[in-house]
Amino acid sequence: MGSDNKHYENTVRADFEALFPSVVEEILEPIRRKNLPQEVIARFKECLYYNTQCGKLNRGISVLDTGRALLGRPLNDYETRSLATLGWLTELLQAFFLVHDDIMDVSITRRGQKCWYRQPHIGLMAINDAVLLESSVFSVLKSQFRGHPAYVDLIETFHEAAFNTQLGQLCDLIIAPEDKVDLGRFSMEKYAIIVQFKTAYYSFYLPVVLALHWLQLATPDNLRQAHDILIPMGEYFQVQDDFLDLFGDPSVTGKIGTDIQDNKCSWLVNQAILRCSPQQRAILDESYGRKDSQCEMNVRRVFGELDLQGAYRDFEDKRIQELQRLIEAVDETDGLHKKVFTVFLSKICQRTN
Ligand code: GPP
Ligand code: MG
Ligand code: MG
Ligand code: MG
Repeated sequence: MGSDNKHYENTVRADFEALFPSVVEEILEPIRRKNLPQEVIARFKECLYYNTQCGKLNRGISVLDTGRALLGRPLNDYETRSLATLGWLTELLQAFFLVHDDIMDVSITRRGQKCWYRQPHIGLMAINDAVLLESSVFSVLKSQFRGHPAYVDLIETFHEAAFNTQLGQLCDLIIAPEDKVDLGRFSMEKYAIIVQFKTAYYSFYLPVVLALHWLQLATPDNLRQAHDILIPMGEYFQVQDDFLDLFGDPSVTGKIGTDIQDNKCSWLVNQAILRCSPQQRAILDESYGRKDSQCEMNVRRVFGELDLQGAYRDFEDKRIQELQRLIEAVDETDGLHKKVFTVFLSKICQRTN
């Protein structure tokens, strides 16, 4: 069974990756028809590849996994192509967010390479490149899905995901102004709101909703059920991201952490605030959110003293059990299938990248 699963996973990944060149052609073809200079097309193609490759592709592949789980049988070629295209549009939307996020977070590397904006020939042109990645989503939706009965639902789903993510990014940024460090502004309640909006919605809910709409199986009730499992699952994913920002291995995560110096309202600092002594709090107040490596070391030392790694392991065990209970309670009579969620959860459980 285990090796069957592995074989299935490898096949789906291969099918998914194989489709990308045709998605790129689908994006570039209308641009060629506008008679734009060759160098513009070459540059945009470079941007499309640079910002979509070498990632885990979890979000994109989840559209295919969801389709298969909902139908309860292997997908035919047409279904594979259509759902994989929606998966690639999810990856393009993510690429749009990541290019912007890396500028705002002053990040250095992403997926094992320099952030797009960090390249000398790109710089702040990356802002426009990111917006072009977003526009590509709607261009392909139009060329590939205009005749589909759920076309409007698909467009609205992408728009709503982008809107929620941008609101989440706004929460992430305003709660942690880099010029005014104040740990008194942080709380686990605010943390939950930030991560639900900035991460959970587009990373977990979006891929499942796209498959439900494309298969014309979405109902208000199954969308609500999916939401109520996928949002806490996405919250777990962002807690992992925050943990790996500090405790992960950059050669595995592909990115160098910046959360302490960026004054981020991360899971780690919130847990530290809940556990620290007045002396440790004084060190955090003095050192968190400063662009200074000695200050960062001070924060790391306090986090170590508070055994945040142990707290994280406890959180993980508890959240996985909660999610398993929620999945067990799914009502499958309304077009949903528990496997949609178990497959997604198995991919992120105890991840290191
Ligand atoms: C993850 O935050 C959230 C995003 C990447 C969404 C960004 C949204 C925008 C509208 C720009 P993060 O900064 O912790 O992610 P990472 O660790 O990957 O940089
Ligand atoms: Mg970031
Ligand atoms: Mg960020
Ligand atoms: Mg992060």
